[in-house]
Amino acid sequence: MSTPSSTAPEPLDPTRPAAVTAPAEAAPAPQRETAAADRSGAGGGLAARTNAEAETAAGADDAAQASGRTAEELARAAERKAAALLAPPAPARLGDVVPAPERVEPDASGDYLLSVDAVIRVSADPAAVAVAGQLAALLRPATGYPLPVADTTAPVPAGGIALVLTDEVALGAEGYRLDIGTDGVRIAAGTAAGLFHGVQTLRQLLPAAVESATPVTERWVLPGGSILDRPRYPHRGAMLDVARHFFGVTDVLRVIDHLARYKLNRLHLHLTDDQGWRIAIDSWPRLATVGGAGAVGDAPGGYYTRADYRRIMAYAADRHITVIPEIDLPGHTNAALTAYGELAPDRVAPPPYTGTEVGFSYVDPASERTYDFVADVLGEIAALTPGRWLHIGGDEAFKVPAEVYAGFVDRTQRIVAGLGRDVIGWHQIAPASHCDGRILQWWGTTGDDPVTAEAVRRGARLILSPGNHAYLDMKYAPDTPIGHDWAGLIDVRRAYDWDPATHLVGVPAEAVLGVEAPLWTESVTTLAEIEYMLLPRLPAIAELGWSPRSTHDWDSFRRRLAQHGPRWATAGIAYHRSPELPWSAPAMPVPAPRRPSPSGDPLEHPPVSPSSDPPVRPGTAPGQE
Ligand code: TNX
Repeated sequence: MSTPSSTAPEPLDPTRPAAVTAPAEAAPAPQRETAAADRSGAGGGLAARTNAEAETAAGADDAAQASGRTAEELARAAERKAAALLAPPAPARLGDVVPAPERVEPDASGDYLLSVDAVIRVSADPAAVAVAGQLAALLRPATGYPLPVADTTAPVPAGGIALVLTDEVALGAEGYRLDIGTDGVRIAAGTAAGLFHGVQTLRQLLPAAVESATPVTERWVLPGGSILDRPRYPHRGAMLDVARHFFGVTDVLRVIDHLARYKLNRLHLHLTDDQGWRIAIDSWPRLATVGGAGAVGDAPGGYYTRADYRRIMAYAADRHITVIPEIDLPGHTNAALTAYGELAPDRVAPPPYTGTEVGFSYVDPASERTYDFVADVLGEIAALTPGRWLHIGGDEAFKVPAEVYAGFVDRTQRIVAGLGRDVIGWHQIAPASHCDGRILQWWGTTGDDPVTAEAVRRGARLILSPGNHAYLDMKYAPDTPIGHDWAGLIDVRRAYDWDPATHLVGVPAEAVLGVEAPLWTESVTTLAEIEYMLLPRLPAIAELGWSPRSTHDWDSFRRRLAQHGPRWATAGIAYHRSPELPWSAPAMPVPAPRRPSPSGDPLEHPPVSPSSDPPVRPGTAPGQE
């Protein structure tokens, strides 16, 4: 990065108390406590229970009189109870995974105990070997075991974990099979991505203490049985807005880790907006140096150098995640215009913008210079981006007349096609012409839009990010300290309870490529705040994207998801302790409430009830919603 990273930006409101400590600075104490507390029968838990048993014994005579049982009988019962509490913890249930696996066949007699001399064996394929290395790196810190990685053909003792590439076509591009028995664990997949997803499942089946960064005394037991698992949709993503507030490379890498845990495979980076341009473009250098200088509320700006951006691409690719860069056009371009006034309709560079209004800026669609700019920028981004998609934004260009707008999008789509990439745009690009591979990203709140349905009939496919279910910048509840509510409040249940296949009227299930959860960052200023908004809702969107509809069950989901609280706490990840989930671990600190934002912020409205119809966003033009 060339300008300060935002890992510790100034709070937007200087009177606001500091937000939750960023995980890098998170005190280790709660992590250790959580790990200990979560191991039934160990550490503090043991002490507490022993005291409880002592109390039971002391009161035994009274109780004996009351129950009619002898004191000796009660003492023996208390002893049995104590023994049960001291017994090793039962392993997780095989199906206790988020997102829910397609098929689960538990085998109570097949629990596997990872031992200090276990070896990880892997097919001799560089991508598979890399996954084995990732598995070892996941397990070594908490277990303290050496876990060497060996070729499947190497003569090593049985009883370890094998990662095997197979030609089982049924597993598809991302599926895996996990078999756990007393004498070993095997993950089989057709691809390294499938092995990687299998590793994420295995990680969740180990005790929560596996998230500890330092060795923990634990019985590392995996529940016996088999899982067959494949994703429902090929596109399972999250979006991070690095334009409203800038987040440095290490923050983005950490978000990628969160995606990987939940088998998400796309990170959409919203790289440009009115408040900041966040990617260096060699042919238009002032975009980043001038356009990247600011952020909402005068927070520090910043941008990614080409090396930074490549680092993000590589880190994501190692986790089988494709990055989709977005250059938002023709609107949301004030930052670009501050750097190059020649792109503005009046050829005058506007001042930097640090507010949160939308829809006022646009590059001149009537100027040839604008198309030079679009071609240069998208050309450089395409050259840096290994993935197949370029996102051209297209939202909220309120000041551009409809026909001119459609012409601009047509031409920009042709530029993307000329670069050999497939175009994605917010669903406002629907009226433009069809082109091969065209994808619309739905962010409306109504579930019904004839213009989008018509574009689908002409061949477009859809990513679903309904504002009233998947927008993770919406508040959880009226008292959520950060976030908006223009699309309603989104608690975990609201994030979970919808079906991508039937969500949009007039759009057949086959046109849906998947789901994506956007996190806009007008009010989100730190990594901890990002995590607080993502967790626990991101796993809800991940489950919609991955799991077969037949597994969809709120009660099951909330129970499985609550088990992740101790995992996040142990890993030092901030999250919202949503009252809807049956948490068992101690709370993490949450971002401190802010004072109400200054009046005039178009994104701040009185809270609406989650059950009422969400209001249409103010300033949304007809046909743009
Ligand atoms: C709408 S969704 C926007 C963003 C805002 C967001 C805030 C979309 C394509 N545009 O510019 O950041 O609402 O929730």
